[in-house]
Amino acid sequence: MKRVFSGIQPTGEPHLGNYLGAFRQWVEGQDQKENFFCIVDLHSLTAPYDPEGLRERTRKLAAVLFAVGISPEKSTLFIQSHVSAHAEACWLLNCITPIGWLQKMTQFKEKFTKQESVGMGLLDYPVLMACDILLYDADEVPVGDDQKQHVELARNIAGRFNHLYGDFFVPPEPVIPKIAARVMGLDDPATKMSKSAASIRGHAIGVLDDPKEIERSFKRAKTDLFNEIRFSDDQERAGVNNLLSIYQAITGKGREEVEADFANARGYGDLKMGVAEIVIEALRPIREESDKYLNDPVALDTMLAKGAEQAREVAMPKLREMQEKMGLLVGM
Ligand code: AQP
Repeated sequence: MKRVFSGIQPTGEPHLGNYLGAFRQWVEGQDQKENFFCIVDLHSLTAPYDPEGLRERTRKLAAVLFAVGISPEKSTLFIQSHVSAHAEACWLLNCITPIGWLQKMTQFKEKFTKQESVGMGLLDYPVLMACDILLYDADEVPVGDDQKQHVELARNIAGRFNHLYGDFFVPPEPVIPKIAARVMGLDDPATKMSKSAASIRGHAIGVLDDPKEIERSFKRAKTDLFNEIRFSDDQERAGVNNLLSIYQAITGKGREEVEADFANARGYGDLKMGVAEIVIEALRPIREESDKYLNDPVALDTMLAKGAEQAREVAMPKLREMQEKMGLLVGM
């Protein structure tokens, strides 16, 4: 059975991009594969944050993931910092990863210019991500388009380790959804919908937003002056393309069928309301189910503790083997 690893940072409110680009794939693959899903709280320390808010966001994200359909019977869902092997392995892989590989990462270059003060963690982010994946011998990593480069780097780091110390790590493959691999911001269809920008009015649709908020955000969505509802790669029509892609990802319809659904629309107002409607219906059960977990934090923490225990059973022996291969005196 193939093994899957994927993660998400508790950096803000989970949004429609996370749902379509990641969560849905995670849930759909649960029966065919062995799954490890991780709330990567250590990664989230690489951007400015407030400690109390982080704890709250971590629990909320766990509640959303269980509500979306991650089943503790089928998958292991855990919090990264609860499994110390991740941070320990990161030091080991840091020592074999050329710094030039990290400086080339697009996400590092983008975030580097936006942050006032940049910590080492931001540069090191993909090495920690490589550890997340490699400790579990994951064959597949379902991610949105933006994380593809990091998974490819994890492959390269695995290859370098195997070359230096003998065959040991499984080179992982990124698995990118065919539709909605990159949901764009509603306010600016040139940038991807992102948690850290989610506080910007009208940028993102939060998975837990109520129907009125969802409607308001779609009403404000940026479109164009062409007044033509069709898919297009033209950058000037990116807003309408984004709305249609969201509709397509949720309904599972083909492009022609989607365009036909809006053939009688009177304008972009109808398109926006049509998309809002199906998004509201898709997210409604998640919002209702999340409340159940959020209202019982003890039960939620117990589920997460069980997940961490299962993850440790896999990650700790792998770390020990890694240490041995690298010549450390293990088990004293
Ligand atoms: N806009 C998006 N469209 C499709 N997929 C997306 N993902 C993120 N944004 C989109 C996918 O969601 C998973 C979890 O993402 P992450 O928390 O690891 O970090 P990220 O990719 O950096 O996501 P954000 O929301 O933009 O967070 P911030 O603002 O904190 O950086 C990943 O599989 C990702 O591909």
